[in-house]
Amino acid sequence: MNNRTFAIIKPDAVRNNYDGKIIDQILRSGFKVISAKKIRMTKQQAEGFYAIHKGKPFYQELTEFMSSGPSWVLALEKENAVVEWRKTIGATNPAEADDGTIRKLYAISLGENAVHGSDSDENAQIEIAFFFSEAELIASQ
Ligand code: IDP
Ligand code: MG
Repeated sequence: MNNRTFAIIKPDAVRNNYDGKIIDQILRSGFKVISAKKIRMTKQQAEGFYAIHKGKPFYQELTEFMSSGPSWVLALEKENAVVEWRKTIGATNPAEADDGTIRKLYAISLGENAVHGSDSDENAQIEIAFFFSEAELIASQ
């Protein structure tokens, strides 16, 4: 399973019409899209997805933001996908993200930071299953 990760193109990036550019960067960076869909996350879904951050000062703001408009959820495939995708998106705070990373290029702020990436293989599996059924996960070859 360590060739899969989970990504979200967050509402700020969709609102600013960066989703096409971000999908292009995903593909140019060598990821295959196993499955993708545009959704409008409910507040309840956002709370469930980010349950690990429950109790933190930014939890309310984060779950409101994530349910504030359309986003894309994507299951991605590449060798060492979790680490490779975290490298492609850059640091959580765009002010600290390396040049050329998605967050450096397209994020607005620490909270509205354009994209999500799983932080471990275990969480990638959980997060993919949170949004996709088995039938939606198409083998890319
Ligand atoms: P990550 O997305 O880089 O894995 P996490 O620490 O897991 O970063 O935080 C999840 C998300 O919560 C971040 O991507 C960002 O949108 C938001 N967030 C994290 N820390 C803060 C904060 O201090 N203020 C506001 N939002 C935050
Ligand atoms: Mg995280």
